[in-house]
Amino acid sequence: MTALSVVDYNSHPTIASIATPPGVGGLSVIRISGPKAHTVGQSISANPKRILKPRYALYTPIISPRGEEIDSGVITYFPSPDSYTGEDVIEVSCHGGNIISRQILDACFALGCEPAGPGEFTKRAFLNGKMDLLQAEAVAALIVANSSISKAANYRILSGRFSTIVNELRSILMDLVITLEAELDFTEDEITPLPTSEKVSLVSNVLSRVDSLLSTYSTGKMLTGGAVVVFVGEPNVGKSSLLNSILSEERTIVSNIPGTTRDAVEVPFLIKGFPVRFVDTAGLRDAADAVEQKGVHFSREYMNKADLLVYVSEAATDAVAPSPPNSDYLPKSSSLPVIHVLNKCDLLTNGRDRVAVDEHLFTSALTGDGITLLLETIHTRLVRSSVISEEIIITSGRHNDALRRVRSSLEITKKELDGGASTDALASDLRIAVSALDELLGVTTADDILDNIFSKFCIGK
Ligand SMILES: Nc1nc2c(ncn2[C@@H]2O[C@H](COP(=O)(O)OP(=O)(O)OP(=O)(O)O)[C@@H](O)[C@H]2O)c(=O)[nH]1
Ligand SMILES: [Mg+2]
Repeated sequence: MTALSVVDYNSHPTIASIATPPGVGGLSVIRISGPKAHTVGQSISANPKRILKPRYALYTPIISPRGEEIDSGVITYFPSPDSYTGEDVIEVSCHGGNIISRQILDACFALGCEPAGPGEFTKRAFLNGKMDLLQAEAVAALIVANSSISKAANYRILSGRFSTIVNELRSILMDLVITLEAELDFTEDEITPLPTSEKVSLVSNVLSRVDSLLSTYSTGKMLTGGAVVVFVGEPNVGKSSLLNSILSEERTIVSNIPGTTRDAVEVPFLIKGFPVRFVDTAGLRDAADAVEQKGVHFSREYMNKADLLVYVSEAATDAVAPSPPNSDYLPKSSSLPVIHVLNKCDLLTNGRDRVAVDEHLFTSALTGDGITLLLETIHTRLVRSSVISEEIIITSGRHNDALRRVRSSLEITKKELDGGASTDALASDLRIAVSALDELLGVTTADDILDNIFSKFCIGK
């Protein structure tokens, strides 16, 4: 287990890596952290005085240990503890591209730095108490955010607002544990016990705040990877055409031959800033040929991992009246939300036909009719609007698991209070809730969990 405490960073190797993504760009940044950072920064600077003032941008030629000039750039020194990692940190901004930054990094290695592992700068920041685990995880989520909603949700966590809530809940529960333990140690003559009704009200209050956090997860978990929205239906109903119409491009092959789509085609998209992954699938039927069978198998697999199904049928086969939708291929008992779409509504002869089938959206991939409404309906079915305006949205399975554990021990505690359980039992169940909150913050977290969290970061962060 790792307890959050100031780590003796002098015993750590000094790490270096390129913090900017590879490729051609205006600037690259090399980051160095650890006890040798200052010396390395001085050694690669050809500035005659080589004095690195704290947080001062020194424009200087940058040299290799053999004295060859690599580039000219800016070196900034952030002395411990006022740096990202809490250690001495040097940042070198140089011209972009792959070669210059690599040569500077090689110079750092030649001067005794070691390559930084994924997330190692942030891990050191966490271990040195610069941020808690919730904030450290938010750094990784912020970098990979591909929607403004996801970015905003993770930025709020990084700025410490989730941690503040968790700390508040922890302190309410811890105060109650201390009260209960005092009641165990002293007689009623020595202290006045807290009335049971007040204990119940404290626990209920925390429980309802935990519940409201947990209620955001169904939406929040879709923010990271995008909600999986799968277009399914029988062959030739216009699934691929609908997707192309939404994207305004010919992304998937369309033809009048049933069984055109074989592979599932996945396309990222934003609806009102909310990330989705649209999946076009092979038409569902008892296919004769082996390749199509495989495609139908993929369609079913995608149906199992979907957050929402768009079940497409044809509005008209005879160009006169809408066909009743055929949902034979839908899973019979599933809580998965489904939007039923009747496509090819341009083939219907008059508007009256459209009201003939309830609860279905009419679309025409050909004319674009109904596409905006379809997107709005997808958004409404996926996103509870109240969640998006919540202060904190739970986006991580780890946070969800820990909060569920808090909830279950508080529910037990409440029942115990109602049933007059011993003070001992109450205190011990509350302690379980407190330790789940500690895990969230990373106050006590098993090393393998930490390794797992930071291994998902990119190098240089
Ligand atoms: N009139 C009309 N024709 C459409 C519409 N949507 C698709 N089609 C036509 O219907 C045929 C089948 O379209 P696709 O998009 O390939 O159908 P699909 O459901 O993807 O079919 P499979 O890939 O075989 O499962 C093509 O000839 C399209 O041009 C529509 O809204 N109106
Ligand atoms: Mg298709």
